[in-house]
Amino acid sequence: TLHRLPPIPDTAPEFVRDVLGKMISREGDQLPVSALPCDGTYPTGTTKWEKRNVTQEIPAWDPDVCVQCGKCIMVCPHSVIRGKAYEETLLDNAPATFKSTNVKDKDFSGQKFTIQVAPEDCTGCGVCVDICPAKNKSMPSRKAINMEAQLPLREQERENWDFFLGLPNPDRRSLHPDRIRQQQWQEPLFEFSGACAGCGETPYVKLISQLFGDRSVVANATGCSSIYGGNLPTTPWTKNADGRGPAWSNSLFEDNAEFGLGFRMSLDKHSQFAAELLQKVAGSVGDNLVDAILNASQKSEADIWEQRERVAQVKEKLQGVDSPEAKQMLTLADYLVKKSVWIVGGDGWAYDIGFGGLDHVIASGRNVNILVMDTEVYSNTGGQSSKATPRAAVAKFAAGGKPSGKKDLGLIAMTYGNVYVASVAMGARDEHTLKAFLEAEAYEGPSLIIAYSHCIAHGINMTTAMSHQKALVESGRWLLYRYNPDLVQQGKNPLQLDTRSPKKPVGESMYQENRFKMLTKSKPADAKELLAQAQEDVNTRYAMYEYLAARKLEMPNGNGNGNGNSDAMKTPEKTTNS
Ligand SMILES: Cc1ncc(C[n+]2csc(CCOP(=O)(O)OP(=O)(O)O)c2C)c(N)n1
Ligand code: SF4
Ligand code: SF4
Ligand code: SF4
Repeated sequence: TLHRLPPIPDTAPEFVRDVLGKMISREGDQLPVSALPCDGTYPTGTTKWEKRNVTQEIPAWDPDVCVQCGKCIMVCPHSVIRGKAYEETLLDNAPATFKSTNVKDKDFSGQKFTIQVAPEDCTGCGVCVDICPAKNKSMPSRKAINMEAQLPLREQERENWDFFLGLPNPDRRSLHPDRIRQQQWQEPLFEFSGACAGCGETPYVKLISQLFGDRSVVANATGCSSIYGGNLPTTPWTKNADGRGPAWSNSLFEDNAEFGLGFRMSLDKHSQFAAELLQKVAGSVGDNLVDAILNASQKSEADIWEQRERVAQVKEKLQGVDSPEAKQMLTLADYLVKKSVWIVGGDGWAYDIGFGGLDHVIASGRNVNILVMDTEVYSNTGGQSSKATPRAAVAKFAAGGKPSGKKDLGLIAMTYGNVYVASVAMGARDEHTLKAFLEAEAYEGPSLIIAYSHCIAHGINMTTAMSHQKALVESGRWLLYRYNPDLVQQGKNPLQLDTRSPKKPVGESMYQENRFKMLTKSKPADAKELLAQAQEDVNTRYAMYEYLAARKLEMPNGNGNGNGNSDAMKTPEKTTNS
């Protein structure tokens, strides 16, 4: 006999069990309004209780074949597959089937390593297996992770997952965030969202949550990311063991950039006021501590950790101090730790409906990070054409193939000269993506990352979609580059073109996607014409970027101010491939 699993385990917190559990069982309309939070906030970290068990197959790890590269963890759209390094003694009470091996990374030698899957949260998309580079030499069809039937593994892997979660996360200060294999041991603070299996957007959202999640504030445009990020009944944004996690909100489709700018301005005002108050309470806190806090660099994880320690000391010293300044300081002290503002959304928001606001925000010069997850259509509403849709693609409102080319949002942003701009595709080059996210966040000014995101709307095999991004980049359909205004001060060209000249004709990768292929059936003559134009688009664009990236600065001694206007640059005698 089959029996229905309870929607939420008994061990879940009361609110999750009694309120969210009712919604999951489709009894939400019986809930009184008083059961819901009355202040507009909502508990986070609740997807982990909603064991969906939607897949028949999950990945199983082979520790002997694994090279511990971390790529499977990075691409998993659902934060289901994770890795940790830990002390061997912690294995004493491990379940019998829990797998581990020696860490390969020399920085952690002597420790043990495990890749673990959350069996009941996996969607079975297979993206992790597809991207895994390690082949089993004795069985070439097998890799270091392989899809296996879920049901026979469910019980044991549930126990293993719980044990894995109980192992301590590696100290963030000990990790090199610029090396994927270590960076991917950072705990994701965005997990088990309801995005489509294999979604191309969510790995980027997860990356933000790993790198900066414990101090980030996220403004989310309406679109897929606001739905998988904040729909009822459960919330994928979560917090770490210290209770720190991203603060997240969605305002509207059309005002998201301004919404996020408001976060920045409010945070800056609060931290400025906190700094003023700190000086007023210096008598109770001590001049040395005040100086250390106000002059802290807060660039690395260690810096942030130290600042948190100092702020904790301030709070301790002010306990019981009976002055209005001390009391106010206690409510504002946390603003002295640097916050990371992220403004995220899709191309429909960034290129079209929210573009005016986005332009306003990057022109403001304020320190915000903008992530555009470019699926090249309005995905959430069923695949309408946007200005990011490439020529020749079939989409809603472009049934005969889009007749015009894709808008170059990155190039527009670069014209300001003081905006950090990156174009990335995780599946094509993951370390480039990681570098861009780190640089964007470190840049003291507006940053814009345009991230290629595959989507079910493309009519592709979602399992191989990350690998397909390589073909996209090799054909020049998507460029990888970084424009870093800070390089001007070093006398360097701010634009670094990180892709080589296109090696393959665009048709080769385009026709692996039904959004292009279908036009060859419905309108073959138009498809042929648009294909030729699409190839021309790519050739022209690459030549222009190559030219821009090869230009030499006129001020090689570092007199640049970050505003790379055209007068500061001169044409190279000859352009070269970068
Ligand atoms: C002003 C306004 N117009 C239309 C909508 C309906 N709408 C909600 S999400 C969405 C599509 C979002 O597309 P995109 O920004 O590309 O994000 P994606 O879903 O692809 O992640 C649309 C049209 C809306 N919410 N507000
Ligand atoms: S199959 Fe998909 S959801 Fe499951 S662990 Fe792999 S990438 Fe994640
Ligand atoms: S991608 Fe493969 S080799 Fe790399 S960590 Fe994952 S299982 Fe190991
Ligand atoms: S429609 Fe596309 S972008 Fe939206 S969740 Fe699905 S795969 Fe991701």
